Order: sequence, then structure tokens, then C-alpha cells
Amino acid sequence: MHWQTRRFLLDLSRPRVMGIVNVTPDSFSDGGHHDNTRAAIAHCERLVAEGADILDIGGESTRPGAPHVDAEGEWARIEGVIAAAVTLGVPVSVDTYKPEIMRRALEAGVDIVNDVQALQQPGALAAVAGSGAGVCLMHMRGEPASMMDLAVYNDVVAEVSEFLARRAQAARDAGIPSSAIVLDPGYGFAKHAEHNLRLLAGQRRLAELGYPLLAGWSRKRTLGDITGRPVHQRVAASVAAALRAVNEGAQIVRVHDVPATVDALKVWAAVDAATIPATETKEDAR
Ligand code: HH2
Repeated sequence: MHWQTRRFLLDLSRPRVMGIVNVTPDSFSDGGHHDNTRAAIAHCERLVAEGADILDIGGESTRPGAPHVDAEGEWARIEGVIAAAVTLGVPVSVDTYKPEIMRRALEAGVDIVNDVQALQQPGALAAVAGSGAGVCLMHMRGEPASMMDLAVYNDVVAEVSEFLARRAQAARDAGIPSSAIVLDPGYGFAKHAEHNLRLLAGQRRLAELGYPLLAGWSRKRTLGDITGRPVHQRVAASVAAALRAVNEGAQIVRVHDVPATVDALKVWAAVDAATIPATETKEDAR
């Protein structure tokens, strides 16, 4: 399985780590840490050195209740960071739902559009179609300010699956090739802990849609609910969730804590490499 992005064809036969770069004053776990261009570029360089396979750059927080940022303000935050990030030798993704930002970021050379609204804004499909960019289509409901009011499901896996299938079809109808599309269950978006956990337990059903999956569990509230830990003490919980997401069919994990996740996945891969295929006999193994 591969992900076709603009400059890179990503081989997904091993799990890939997408490192998060929030150029925001108010993101839920790292707001204000890299909210100026120079600090954010240094963070990009650090994540690549730590083993990130993709950089995901965002200029507006999507935490529940986050204030709205207009396109000019969002672009001012990320423009210089994107310009530097595209020189670092890894695919660069822009985390935005605004078509205007998608267009500008694509002109600036990004490889991927990561949209928590799955290209539902008017003009979003057209902004991406024909660009050659990869896209990540994520499930959510409503707006960050109101999304938790919409966290009501009969069968969360079926409802998320139906939504993602519909958005993937809309992307293809707009001319985005299926090889460019990745789907994301949207952990924490219009979902309470019980929904997030049921969705992860049933994530393989989403993989049956035939697209690679990206999972973003990093430092999220459900991990705090389970462990009782505040946001900066959720590294172990985040790594466990990332590994479980890979076990349930995700090829890409979106994380803040790149070194811990990369190490965990190296151990995972080493065991995979040492596993004797079921068909191999003792004789063959000699
Ligand atoms: N989660 C967040 C933001 N963007 N994109 C995808 N594809 N999947 C996710 O799960 C996802 C995402 C929220 O996390 P973060 O960027 O750390 O926080 P904030 O939105 O407050 O900046």
C-alpha cells in the first residue's frame, strides 16, 4: 500500500509517523510552544531529526471551543514555516479546512492537505483536485465550538465508515485519485471516550473501505480519562494508543511525541521482521 503525495510516493508497508507542528497560541497540548515562525521551524527540524516521516503544519486549533482564526491570520502564522519545511526532505502536510489556505499552501509547495472537515467547505475539493497533493479526509461533526453536542451515535463505527466512504467518493468524483486519499476516524472530534474506544476497537472495519488509515490519538482527552493524567503526562498512553491503532489497521499515526513513537514502532517492526511465516517449516528456516 502507498500514499501518493505531491513529491513523494510514501511506502506504507511500514507504519509512518506524522509529526505535529502547531503554530498556534492555543492548541490543547502544545499551544504557545512554537507559535512564532523561528520556533516552529526549529521544531520541524527537530521532528525530522527524531524520525518523523511527515510534518503536519497547522495554524488554527481545533480543540473544542477554540476561537476562530480568519484565513489571513492563519496564513500569517504558517507561511514562513511551510516555506522552510518543504526544504527538509520529507512530505509536508497543511492542517486546514479553509480552501484559501489549501490553495496558498499548495502554491508554497506542500505535499498533503489534511482536512478535519474532509473537504466539505465550498471550494475545498476544487482547491485540491488537480494539484497532485495527497489528502487526509477526517470524520467530525459540526464545528469545534459545538461538536461535542453532536456526539450521539447508534453505531459509531458504521456511521463514521459511511461518512468516510461518502467523502472519499466525493473526492474521487472531483478528480482526486484514490491513490492520494487517506481516511481518518477523527478521534476526539464530536466523540466522547466511549465512542473513541469503540471506534478504535472496530477500526479494522474502516480499513475495509480500501484506503490507508491515519490515526490521531496523541495526548487526547480520552487518554487522560483512562489514565487520570494531565496533558503533558500522556506520552506512554499516546504511544500505547498509536500502537493499538497500527494493530487495528492504521498505517500513519499523527503524534506530538515523535522519538517515543518511533522507538515503539521500531520494536514492533523488529518483531515483525523476526516472525517466521506460518507456512515456513523448520527445514526451510535452516
Ligand atoms: N487532531 C487534531 C488536529 N488535526 N488531523 C487529523 N487528520 N487527525 C486528527 O486526529 C487531528 C488532526 C487535534 O490535535 P492537535 O493538533 O494537537 O490540537 P489542536 O487542534 O488544539 O491544535
